[in-house]
Amino acid sequence: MTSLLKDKNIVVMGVANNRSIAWGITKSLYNAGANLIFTYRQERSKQKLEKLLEKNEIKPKFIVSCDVEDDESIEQAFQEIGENAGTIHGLVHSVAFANTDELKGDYADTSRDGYLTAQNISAYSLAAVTREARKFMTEGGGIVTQTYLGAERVVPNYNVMGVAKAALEASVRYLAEDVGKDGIRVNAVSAGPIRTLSAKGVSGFNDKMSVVEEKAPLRRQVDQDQVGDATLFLLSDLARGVTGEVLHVDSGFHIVA
Ligand code: NDP
Ligand code: N5H
Repeated sequence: MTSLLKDKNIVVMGVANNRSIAWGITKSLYNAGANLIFTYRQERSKQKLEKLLEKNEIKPKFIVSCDVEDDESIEQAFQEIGENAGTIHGLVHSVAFANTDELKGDYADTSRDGYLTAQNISAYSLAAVTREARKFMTEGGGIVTQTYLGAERVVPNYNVMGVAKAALEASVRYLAEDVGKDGIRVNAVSAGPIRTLSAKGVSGFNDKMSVVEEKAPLRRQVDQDQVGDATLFLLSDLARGVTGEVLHVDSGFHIVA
């Protein structure tokens, strides 16, 4: 337990189940004293989240539905969060989506619709939620999103999501400039492969996991708790001089040729 985020109101988007990266983040933030507000898309995710919170004796401040494909849903969610919490001090964006059939084969075969869906949910959404959250971040604070190495390098099968993550990382920099004047920092964590609901069933995932164990300087896989602690750091005052940054939490995999 620390008090790095004592009395801070933090919004967490993207818990689908106990394997979600956002759940690892939830545990780190809770142990640092944060008051937590959650958003979900599917009713099934809400039910899983409620059970997890109960089991772990975490009392949420507020849980609200938010589909990041829909501007009205985002506006309404943050309006309710603002009314309920008053001030927001932090936001965790841990959502992404691409159609499974576009996460294999040639990137050149990506459909226009598939491209727009991936960009819409996985990249544009960060700008949209930053715009709404900022209205209530009157004391400054931090925003952290989740990205992957496929934004920087060609990783087979990541395809349309790699291009969306490249847009997401560029958005982190542009948004950092926008909201820096309000004392708000925007950063990303670039995690190594972690077995989650999203990762399940996509081709090539297992190979990516094992190559980290083989080649990364730390010779071990990354887990949700490591990403949780790095996200906690970025949201906390310890990172008060850090913005527009992409922090790799990947056992050092990205430095190896
Ligand atoms: P999860 O499947 O646990 O989480 C994905 C989340 O995205 C779900 O909670 C889902 O909500 C949410 N989501 C999808 N579409 C929407 C939408 N339109 N509106 C609101 N929420 C939506 O997977 P992860 O924890 O793995 O993914 C979290 C983030 O981490 C993603 O950005 C992913 O790209 C990134 N990442 C993951 C890595 C990994 O190896 N797992 C590695 C590096 C980065 P719902 O189920 O309710 O629809
Ligand atoms: C190189 C790889 C492996 C291949 C690519 C995987 C890309 C995954 C990202 C997206 C988010 C996965 C996705 O959208 C899956 C959906 O089509 C189907 N799943 C769902 O709808 C479930 C039910 C819901 C909960 O999922 C979502 N997203 O809503 C990359 C891997 C080594 C690392 C990785 C897995 C990165 C990443 O960004 O997640």
